[in-house]
Amino acid sequence: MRFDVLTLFPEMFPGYLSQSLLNKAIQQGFVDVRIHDFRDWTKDKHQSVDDRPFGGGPGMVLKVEPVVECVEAVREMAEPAGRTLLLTPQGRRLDQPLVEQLASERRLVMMCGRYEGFDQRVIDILQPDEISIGDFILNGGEVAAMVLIDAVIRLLPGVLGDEQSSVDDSFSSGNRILEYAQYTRPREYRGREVPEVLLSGDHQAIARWRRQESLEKTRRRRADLLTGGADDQSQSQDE
Ligand code: JDH
Repeated sequence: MRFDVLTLFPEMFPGYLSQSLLNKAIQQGFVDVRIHDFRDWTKDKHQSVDDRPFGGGPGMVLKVEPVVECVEAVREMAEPAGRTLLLTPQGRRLDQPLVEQLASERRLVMMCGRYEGFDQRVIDILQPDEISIGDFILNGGEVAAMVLIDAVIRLLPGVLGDEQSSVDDSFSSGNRILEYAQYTRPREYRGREVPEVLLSGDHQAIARWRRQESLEKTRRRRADLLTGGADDQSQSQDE
């Protein structure tokens, strides 16, 4: 799968991309991530990518020409042109079903804004799918793009070390329940002991305990998952 990321801050990506799992997938050719700088598509002497908003108001807006020309050029760089995504607080909320849908694409072109966002004509002309990673305000789209890439690539065959772990994730479509508590050695630390049942060797009892743990935790923290509410967290009481 190929990702093209368009940004004013290309230097934010190499650290993330060199992380072992992703780097391995890139080396093996499962994933290809290309970073592009909007500024390379400016034509004026000062390479300006932003300007003051018409009508007044705070902050700066990303200019239409360099952004449209950058996206059009990047779309032409490979086949297929793929889906164009724009990370924005006003977008459709990212969730696991949407991640699964995006993971089935061959190519994603991702636009990262800064400041107060893009000139509206960018959106009217390019018609990107607008996506938000959550109801909070970031300083720009770059971290959101990394979140999206991170969520998508772990679903790609061959990318995750253990094929199973992404399948039975608590948020994959069929299975919306939180994880049970896990323990490893030592058996006791600062007076806290590992639950006896996990040391019993009784696999049926262990499975029962884990199922119970998961249900209890889900009911306490995310009752909305059990009642089937899409993303309503209003019922959660503690933690
Ligand atoms: C892209 C710029 C910062 C956005 C307008 C909003 C007053 C001001 N889940 C997500 N959260 N944030 C982003 C995201 C943020 C971005 C950009 C993505 C580009 N910014 C920015 C909007 C405003 N402002 C708050 N109101 C109270 C108006 C700054 C994101 C994603 N994906």
